[in-house]
Parts: sequence; C-alpha cells; structure tokens
Amino acid sequence: PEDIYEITNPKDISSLKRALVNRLIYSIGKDPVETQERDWFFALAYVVRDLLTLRWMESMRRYYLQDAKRVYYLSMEFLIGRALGNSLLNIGCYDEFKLVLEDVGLDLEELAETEEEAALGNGGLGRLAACYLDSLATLRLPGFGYGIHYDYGMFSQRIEDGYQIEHPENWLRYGNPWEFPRPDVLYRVQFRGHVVECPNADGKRRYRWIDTEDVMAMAYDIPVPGYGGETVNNLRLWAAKASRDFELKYFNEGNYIKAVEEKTQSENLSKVLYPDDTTQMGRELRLKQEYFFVSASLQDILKKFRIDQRDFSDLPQEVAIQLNDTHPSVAIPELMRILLDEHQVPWDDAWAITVRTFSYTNHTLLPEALEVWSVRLFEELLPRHLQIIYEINHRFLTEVGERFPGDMGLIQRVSIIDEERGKRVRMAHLAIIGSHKVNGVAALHTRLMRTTIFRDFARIFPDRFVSITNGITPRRWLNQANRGLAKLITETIGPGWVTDLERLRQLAAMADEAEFRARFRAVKSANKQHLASLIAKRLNIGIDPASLFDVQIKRMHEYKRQLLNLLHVITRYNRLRAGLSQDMVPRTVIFGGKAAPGYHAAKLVIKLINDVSKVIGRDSTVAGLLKVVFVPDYNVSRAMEIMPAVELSEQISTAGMEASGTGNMKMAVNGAITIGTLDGANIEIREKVGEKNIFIFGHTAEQLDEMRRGGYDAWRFYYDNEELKLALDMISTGYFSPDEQDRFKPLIDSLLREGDRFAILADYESYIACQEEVDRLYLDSETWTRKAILNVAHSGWFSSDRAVREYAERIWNTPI
Ligand code: 26Q
Repeated sequence: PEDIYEITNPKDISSLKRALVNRLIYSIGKDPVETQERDWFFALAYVVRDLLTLRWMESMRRYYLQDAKRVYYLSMEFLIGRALGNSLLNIGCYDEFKLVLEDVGLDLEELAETEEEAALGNGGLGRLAACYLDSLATLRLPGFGYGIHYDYGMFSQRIEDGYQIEHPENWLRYGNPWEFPRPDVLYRVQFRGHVVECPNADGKRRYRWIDTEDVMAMAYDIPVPGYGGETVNNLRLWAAKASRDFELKYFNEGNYIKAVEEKTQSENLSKVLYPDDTTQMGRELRLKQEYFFVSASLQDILKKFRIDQRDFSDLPQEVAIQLNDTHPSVAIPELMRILLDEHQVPWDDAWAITVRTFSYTNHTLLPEALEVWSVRLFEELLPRHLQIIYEINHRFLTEVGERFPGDMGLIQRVSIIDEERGKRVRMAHLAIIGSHKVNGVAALHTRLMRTTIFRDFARIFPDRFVSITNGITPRRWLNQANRGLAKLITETIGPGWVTDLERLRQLAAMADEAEFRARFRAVKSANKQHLASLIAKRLNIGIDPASLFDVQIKRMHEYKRQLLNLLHVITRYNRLRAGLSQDMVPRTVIFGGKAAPGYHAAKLVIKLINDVSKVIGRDSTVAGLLKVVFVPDYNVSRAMEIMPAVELSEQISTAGMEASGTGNMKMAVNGAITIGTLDGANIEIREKVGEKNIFIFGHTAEQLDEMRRGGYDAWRFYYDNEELKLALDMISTGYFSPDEQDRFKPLIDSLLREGDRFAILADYESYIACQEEVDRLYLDSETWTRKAILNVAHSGWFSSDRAVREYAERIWNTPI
C-alpha cells in the first residue's frame, strides 16, 4: 500500500502517529507490543527522514532549474553529531512528535539519546564544517558537503585508573537511518601505476596514467535540513568498495581467498578517521584517503557540471570549491590532471580555471601541524600528480624569480618542495598557489598568517589572503542545546533570532532589569542542576549546583594549556588549605577532552587532572569549596549538555596559537563569561561583548615573541613566585601521585628544562590574579548576571550564518 507512511498534515498528531506505527511494523518489522526503545528511534528517524526527503528533492530540483552557482565544501571531517532533535526543530515538528511519543508512553529526549552520534571529525575543524552545512541550508544556498563515510569515527574515550583508554566506536552497528546508500553512484579511483608519454597527432605531449590499482568510491547521501525546513541540502560521503578487477584477476587464477583478501584491503580505505596527531608524519593510508575522496568528489562535481553542454572555462562561474585545510588540497593537481590529460585543455587555461575554482581555509599556524608528504610516497601513490605539482612549482618559481630577481632565499622558502631533510611536498604551499583566496579563521590568525608563516606568499599575492572569523550555528548551540534560554529569549524578543542572531542585541537593554536578570539566572541555575544530575547519574560524582561552574572543554593539547588551568586549581587548593577561604567562591572545575592516542604529554595531563581531582575530592577541608571533574568521552552530545550550564568559559591558549576557537563562541552565546588570552576569536569576543564583560589576562602574541627573542627564562618564574613553585613542586614530588612519584616529571621538565614552549609559567601570575577577580565578581551575583546577559546579547555576530554570508560574498561570488 502506497499511503501507509504518508503524512497528510505534519501538524496532525494522529496522522503522525499512524505514520510512526506503520514504520515500526513495515520498516522495522516489529510488533508495537514487543518493541525496544531503539526500534522506536529508528521508526521515528524514518518518519522524519520521509519529511526531509520531499523537501530535499524539491531543493535539488530548484537548484537545477535556477542553474545557480554551486558551492562544494570538501572536508575530511564532518562532525555532525546526532540528527534527530536538530531535524525535528529545523522542520518545526518537535512539539508534535513529543506529543505523539507521549501517546505511546515514550519521552522524546530519552529516545533521542539512543541515537549514535556521527563523530566523523576530531574537533573544531570538523564541527565547523557541520555548522557551515547547517547555515548553507538555512540560507538556501546550493552548498554540498563532500567527505568520507568512515566505519569508525572518532574513538570513544574511557578513563581507567585516571588514564585515557581509546575504544573504537562502531557507530554504524545498527545502521544509519539518515543516510541513503547509492550503490549506483560509483566512481573509479586510481592509485600507483605509472605515467607514459604518448605522441599526439598535433605534436603536443600527452600523458597517460596506466597500470593503476583501482578502488571504487560509493556514495552515501545524508540530508541536511535548513531551519524552517524549506531547503534540504546534501552531504555526500564516500565509502571504499573493491573494484571488480581484483576479484576477476584472482578468481581467474582460481585464488578465491586471495581475491577476498584484496577486496578487504581496498575497502580498508574508508575504515577509520585519523585522530588529529599534530606531529606525526603522514601515514600512507591517510594520503590514500585524501586522494580517494577528492577524486570521487571531483568526478561527481564535473558530472553535475555537464561538460557535454558547456566549456570548462565556465567552471569558475558555476562552481566554487572550498578546501577545509590542506587535507583535500590534492584536488588542485587532480583538477589539473583531468583538464590536461582527459580533456586536452592547454596548461595556462587549465591553471586559470583551477585557481579561480578553488579556495583554501587554513586552521593552524603551528609549523609541526602543517601537512607535508614525502616525495617518495607521493610518487609511489600518485605519480602523475607529483609530475603536475613539479610543473606547477616550476612555473610558479620562474614567475617569482622574474618578479623578485636575485632573491634565492625567497625561491627556497616558497617552493612547494621542501628540499631540506629529505624532499617533502608542502601541501599548504600547493593550496595557496592553487587557490584564488586563502582565509584565516579569525582576525589575529589571518594577520599572523600574513606576517609570519606565509609572509612571502602575502608579498607575492597581496590580495589572496582574507580573514573570515569562524561562526557556530545558533540552531544547534542555542535553540536546541539550551531550550530554557531559547524560550526566555523568544518570549522576550520573538523567534526571529534563530535565523538572525544579531537580534540578540535587543536583550542588552534587559540586562538592566532586575526581573529579567532573575529569570535569566533561573534558567542558568536549572541548566546547572540538570548537568549536576547527569554527572551524578553517569559518574557517580556529586557536585554543588550552587558553585561556580568553571569549564574547559576542548581537545587536549599543550597549546590549549589545560595545565595552566590545573596550576590555578592547585594554587586555589593550597590557599583553601591555608585557611584563605574568605574571598573564595565555591567552584566546580570541569574538564573534558580527548588526546590523540600518540600524544603522550596530552595524555599525561589527563592523568594529572584525574589525580588532582582524586586528592582534592578526598580532602574534607575543601569539601563544598572546590571540586574537579573530568568528563569522559567529550563529544558533540556531551558539549550540548555542558554548554548551557557553563558560567566561566576557559579559553586560555598561548597567544598566537589557537587559530580561532569555536567553543568560546558557544559558551558566550549560552551566557558564560570568558576568561581568556588575547588569542584567536577571543579578541573579537572582547570587541563585541566589551572589555568590561570578559576576563582577559596574559601576554599577547607580540609580547611572547619579544620575550622569546630576549631569551625565555623559565626558572625565573619558578623562583619569583612562591605559589607557582609550590604547585610545581607538589606535582613533581608526587603529592598527587604518591604511588609513582616521578609520574609527571615529563610535564615539569617541559616547563622548566625544555623552555616552556607554551609560556605557561609566564602567564601564571596574571591568570591567578584574573581568577581572583572572577571570584570577586561572582560574589556580586546581579553584576555577574548583567555581564552574562550582555555576553548573550553581543554574541550574535558569531553565527555561522554571518560567516557563510562572508564566504559567499568574498570568496565564492555567490552573494545572498
Ligand atoms: C592531519 C594529518 C594526519 C592526521 C590528522 C590530521 C589532522 C586532523 C584534524 C590535523 C588537524 C585536524 C584538526 C584541526 C582543527 O580542528 N583545528 C581547529 O579548527 C578550528 C576551526 O577553524 C579552530 O577554531 C581551532 O582554533 C583550530 O585548532
């Protein structure tokens, strides 16, 4: 029967209920009397997907008819998280389905918890891609994500004896109800082989890439609903499938087992997401993943471009391709290869088309995090691409030589090939040379890009570098995550803020009204109680909902300085034990974050947090005054639980090292006050919320630079500050690790003996002083609340809608 799933009216509860029950019976195959919660979740997800599908087809049809310029966002990571709640809110059916479920005795929020989260990303970069997809759809732009359909996304983190243990997360175990597998959308991706030159009729040289080992890329489509449900865009993820060649080869030899082995081998390509390991040199499989999804995506993009009806010179008018970091930057030589080898486009034309089509977002200045590949590996896997890269480099360096004669140093510095320490391909150089725009993700980051690591390129291409400060989607991070605050805001200024976040500015006047402050405080208080109950339930730790919630949640990294936070915690503990509690506010210090599996220093900080937490937790003299909690397995779902309850947002990276940060924005818009350095987007947060409504401390990037040039003396900070000395001595003499006294020696050595690269000691004193101010302000709860409200009111600019509009205007030329 055709109409069993049909929803005649999405506002009609009984029609929704019928669709849901039919789904349960006919798609899940379960009798409603014997269903588990997961069955209901899948049934509901299918109903919601149905509601998305028609709009999704309409959107695709509209784009086709409008023949609008398309934007493709290429990213190795899309950290989209759970989809049910977000989809229901975006299509405006949340309350209706809540009633339907109540009718069958279920709670929507509880049911939503059964969804596995799509953790197809590490952190900021992957989550940014997900926020931008939401904004592209909400702004009704034809924006398409392309990425990898990993079987295993980000590992799940467990804490055993205070140490991080990584566990694989099989998020597809029960299937993904949101995706449409497309076995018919299949492309061949080549690897290895060799390049032959063949004579051509017109005397021009032609190259063919032959004898390759091929893998097939199969598409999975995930609908991306915009707010209001009008537009539904698409995220296409590629999974590796063995090509039939392998099978045939060995089957013909009668070697069945070998055939199946090879099949497994090639399907390993999309098996697992690489954890962000800033220093680790690339593994072969990683480069294969990068080319795999780039090749499939470009084939798909060019197929939609319908070359049979057009000229390639039109490509930049029809298509914009954004590279999310250098991870997909092999797309530049790949498009060149397609144009040159498969369509015989002359080099200069092909290059002009390529540069006008691509743009590149940089997310880091840390030299050890810039992607490089050995020429040897590149040549082995992608011989034709290496040739093309050499040719791009040759032409570029010739031009640079002509424009800046006699500067040999310049040629070496900007070359795509790093000739020192074994030849390496510098992917950032390739991405800059092959793009018409390169953007940084915050104002300071872009300025430092132009003046430090890429200063030569800024001189060569003065108009290429632009700054677009990151943004976050208000749909997920305010409307969905913080229903209480969303409701208060809507009651106060109407619902328009969800798609026009700058309207939050209207709340500024309310900060002076005692009644509004009381309501705002009540919301925050309820959120804190809710978080406290989750922590009690899951971790069996009691926290005081009336204490100040001081939160640092982000990946574990030395430059993010969780260790500086801990030094404050230890100092605070020492002061409390010394009986100096009169000026101190009770605090709960919450940490959360994963460390890359091979990043020993970061993993040791996790252990230190847990050891400190244990010692403080057992000390009755500080009970009720100080508590430290490490929340395991920090991910998008955890973030949505924690953000609404944060009062103090810790954004304390070494100035100049955090490209932007986006958690800082999420907390501010949820009414937290930031304590932070002048780094990344913190600077813009200060600018927007006003310097009276943020706690800024520490050295600036310029000051640190100067200090290092004059010689950084770590020991001076140690001997000049007794409390710092005490805290460090406690760590290094085993106060927190009596069972293993030198457990944390590597951390202390990195501070005192190895030059404190992250300037933790230099910023300690001003951080502690700043934390004292935090306490003072918290005691004056009316003033604190006023500032918290002003943080919400002035965070509208950090909407990803604003960011995506800027990309559309300044990079993609698809103005809205
Ligand atoms: C590279 C090679 C091999 C394996 C993994 C990687 C890899 C993977 C992920 C390298 C880096 C990442 C992720 C980087 C990241 O998340 N950067 C953050 O991007 C945010 C969005 O722009 C910024 O807000 C943060 O400041 C930045 O740290």
